Amino acid sequence: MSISIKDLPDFEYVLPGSAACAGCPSAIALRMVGKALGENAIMLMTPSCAVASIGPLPKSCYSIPVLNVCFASAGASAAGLAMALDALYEKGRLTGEKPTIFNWAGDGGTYDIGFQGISAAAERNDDFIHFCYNNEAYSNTGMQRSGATPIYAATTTTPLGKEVHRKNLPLLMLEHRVPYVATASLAYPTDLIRKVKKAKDIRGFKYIEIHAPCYTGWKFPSSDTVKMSRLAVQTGSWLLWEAEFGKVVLNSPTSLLAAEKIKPAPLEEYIGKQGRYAHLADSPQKEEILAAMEKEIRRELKFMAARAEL
Ligand SMILES: Cc1ncc(C[n+]2csc(CCOP(=O)(O)OP(=O)(O)O)c2C)c(N)n1
Ligand code: SF4
Ligand SMILES: [Mg+2]
Repeated sequence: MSISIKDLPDFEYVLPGSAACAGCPSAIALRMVGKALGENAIMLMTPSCAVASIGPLPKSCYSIPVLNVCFASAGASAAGLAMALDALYEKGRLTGEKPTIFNWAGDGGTYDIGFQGISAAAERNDDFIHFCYNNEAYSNTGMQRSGATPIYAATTTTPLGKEVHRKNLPLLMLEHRVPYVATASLAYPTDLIRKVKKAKDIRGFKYIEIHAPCYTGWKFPSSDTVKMSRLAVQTGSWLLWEAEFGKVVLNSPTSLLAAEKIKPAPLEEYIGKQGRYAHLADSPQKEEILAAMEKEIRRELKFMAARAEL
């Protein structure tokens, strides 16, 4: 499926009046998702920056129906809605194309607080897409660490840098044996939109995680959201892959990095541009830590390349 930016619809999910920070990765990602899913969709949201961005009630910056649900019920709420719609179609009380049901949740909502309900929905193969926009922290409540925060990154609850590795949630979702799992990046919009369109056409549970560098929490200039997203992929810090019915395929440029056809961008450049790693700059262990981070990137790349061979 080849996607051309100029053929995308003008239709927007995120309208002027959004209260998101300028350059917010969630808003950028959601705009792209809207171009892929179209108007016939219903969005469920868990508490997050994306919810805070809606703006003052009774107005909403989102152009499609939105349900705000609590973290723990994200999986069950989306599943219930999908099943209720199926029942209405079956009884003939609804006709036409079934709307796409999707969750729009952060990493705190997905990796940590809402995980049990999402895991249960995945195991039941309920018919919706769960999107996680991963800004690697609880941004809305003041940048606390989440299960997606990478090791060494400073947050308000890890001021000296996180001491443990992040979870690999896309991989965990893959092992739920759901029909579709993918990772995506704002810096690769056609890859992202292609994946969303693919997920839309598959029945059952779909998981798409979009890397979402948040300049407020990561401390870089607000104009660099997309640049930071690109560097994350080019350094190998964020891997692009998808799995249809369990078969993993690495996507470019991650596939080229894994095959050693291109060299990774310097990790020091990616880390050096983010204030959340500023404490590393003067650390006597800086070289050692950078080497450990690079080693971890190589390990993950090798692991995913091997997984793709299965
Ligand atoms: C059960 C529960 N615990 C805590 C909160 C407070 N809370 C609201 S938003 C949020 C952070 C969510 O983080 P994430 O899902 O990553 O979204 P982001 O803010 O980064 O966009 C928290 C902890 C809540 N609303 N409900
Ligand atoms: S804090 Fe980050 S994720 Fe939240 S609205 Fe601002 S840029 Fe977006
Ligand atoms: Mg977050």
